[in-house]
Amino acid sequence: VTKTSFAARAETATHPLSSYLFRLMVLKNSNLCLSADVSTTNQLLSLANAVGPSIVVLKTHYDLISNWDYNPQTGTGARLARIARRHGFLIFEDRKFGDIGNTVQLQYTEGTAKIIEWSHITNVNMVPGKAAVDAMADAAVRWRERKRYEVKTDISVGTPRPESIDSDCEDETVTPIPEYSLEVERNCNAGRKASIVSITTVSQHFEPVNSPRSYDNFDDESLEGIEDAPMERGLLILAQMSSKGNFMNREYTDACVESAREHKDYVMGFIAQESLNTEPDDQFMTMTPGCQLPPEDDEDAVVEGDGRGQQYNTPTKIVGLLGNDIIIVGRGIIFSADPVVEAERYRRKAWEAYQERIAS
Ligand code: UP6
Repeated sequence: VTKTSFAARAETATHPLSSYLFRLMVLKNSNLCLSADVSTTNQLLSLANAVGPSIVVLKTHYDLISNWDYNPQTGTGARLARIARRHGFLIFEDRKFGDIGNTVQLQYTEGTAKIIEWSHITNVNMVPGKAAVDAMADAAVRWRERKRYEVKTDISVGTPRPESIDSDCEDETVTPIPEYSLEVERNCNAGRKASIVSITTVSQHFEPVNSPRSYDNFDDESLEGIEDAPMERGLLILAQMSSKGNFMNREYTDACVESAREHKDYVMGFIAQESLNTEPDDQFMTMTPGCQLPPEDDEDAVVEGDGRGQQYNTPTKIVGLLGNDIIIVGRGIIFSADPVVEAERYRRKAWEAYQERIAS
């Protein structure tokens, strides 16, 4: 169990998106991922908007949404990406890709949802073998190159560059989707280098968020120096599962770690139940589903599972004892009377567990 702080890990992380995520975690005092398992676009977007201040990652199952809009510019993915940018969190499509390399690559980049376009992070079930990871890594490199090209042409040819955008903003982090350019402009005018300033500044331009801004020590000053998410894509390898009787044995998990080490510039870490960093060079993060708290008025109660194979642990055990970095919570938050308040409770518990871990 590592006692290294997230701030220190942000400095040493090899993956730009991991480094960014660690910085977000420090900034928001949060190691909470919401699993937004809802069934309509409206529910998804309003939940994302409401809980946005408490989380650093929002996990989706786009195929649970009955009216997902596939339009790349104005559809659900693009709208979610805007909310993510506004509140400062990353999107993680929990697609659990699992097929031969060629198919996985096409499912990732083409087809209906074009996941790579709107989701910073996705994951892969490595049962079909390492080739799936190789193929996705390859797709991510090509996507990134294409994006750089699109960004360039968007600024110089596509949309005329408004006078007010200063040179600080003319970099690869500008999002090429035309719908975004207004927001980019606003970020640039409002905050220059601090474009996660979008957390405060930009959010004021949109509908009010119902939740109080309750990150500990939150103030505008602490946002200085944080930029938009890098134009990179990241992968989590499904190395262990939370469900009862799953078949992910040690041999499988070890192969996942091996594959991650082969793709350090693409694999951010694992979905797992324990930290899998065993060698000094390992910089992977672990995100852990199967997390629920007992009700607030009965803190000694034990929530074991959902009766359908899911097994739960508390944030304290997941982060403090098992050394995982981010808790993933779905129904524990979504099905509560007030998801905004409940998300804060999970955020606080998981953050306290992290603080105790690094202090112990
Ligand atoms: N998930 C797990 N366990 C895993 C991997 N993924 O539960 O090992 C996903 C589920 C669901 C979420 O697909 O979206 O995490 C957990 O939801 P819950 O908190 O409502 O149980």
